[in-house]
Amino acid sequence: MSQKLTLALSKGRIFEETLPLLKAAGIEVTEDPETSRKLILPTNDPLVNVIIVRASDVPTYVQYGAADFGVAGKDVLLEHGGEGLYQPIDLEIAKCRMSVAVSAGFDYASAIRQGARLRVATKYLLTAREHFAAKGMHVDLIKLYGSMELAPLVGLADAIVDLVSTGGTLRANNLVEVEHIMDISSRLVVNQAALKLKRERLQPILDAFEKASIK
Ligand code: PRT
Ligand code: MG
Repeated sequence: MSQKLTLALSKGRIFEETLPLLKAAGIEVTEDPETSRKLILPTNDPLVNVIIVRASDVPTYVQYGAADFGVAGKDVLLEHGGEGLYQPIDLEIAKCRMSVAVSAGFDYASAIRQGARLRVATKYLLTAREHFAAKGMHVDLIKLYGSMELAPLVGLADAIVDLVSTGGTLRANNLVEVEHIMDISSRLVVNQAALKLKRERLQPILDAFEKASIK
């Protein structure tokens, strides 16, 4: 097997926050995904390429070996399930939290007390289902692919489960956080076969990432 390595990243915060870790491993991406239309980006190392995919597709590319390794949020990994993936390092990047939020005027606590069956909109069906089941709450989950913050404003849902970092999006839409479900950060994920077959090439990169991500 060739020792060429493919790293799967998503555009935006994950790409930006992975760059310093790559640099620590001596790898520099030589094209900017925000301006380039290329989906396969070269690096200063002819044996390392970066592919740009949707954040939620990173685990899939790595699971099937189309990428040897990648960086994905814990939110994405929980929904994917993590099959075929080795998850050696929490990179402590792209940090945020997963929360339940409602419209400022909605009395979430009393709705729960009264045993109301709430409608909850989210992209994170598995994580949300687990969270409400653990609380013994019956909810109807509505799957959305984005802009969850809109759902309570237009009567699609009573509550949302979404990611929050500064809280600015919630505030701008008159929503309030009522439950903190978990802290989220991004993890390095490695294809299990690649880890065995390309260990010599991968291990120094994993070591450099680990060292650089210790705060
Ligand atoms: O955008 P796209 O639909 O293509 O995919 P994506 O939203 O999954 O990708 P991206 O790049 O936005 O997020 C990639 C990863 O970054 C996520 O899987 C998370 O692990 C992590 N991350 C960290 C975040 C945030 N912070 C974050 N704030 N992902 C999304 N957000 C969104 C959030 O959903 C909400 O709409 O930002 C908004 C809230 O931000 P504040 O600062 O207003 O609170
Ligand atoms: Mg996004």
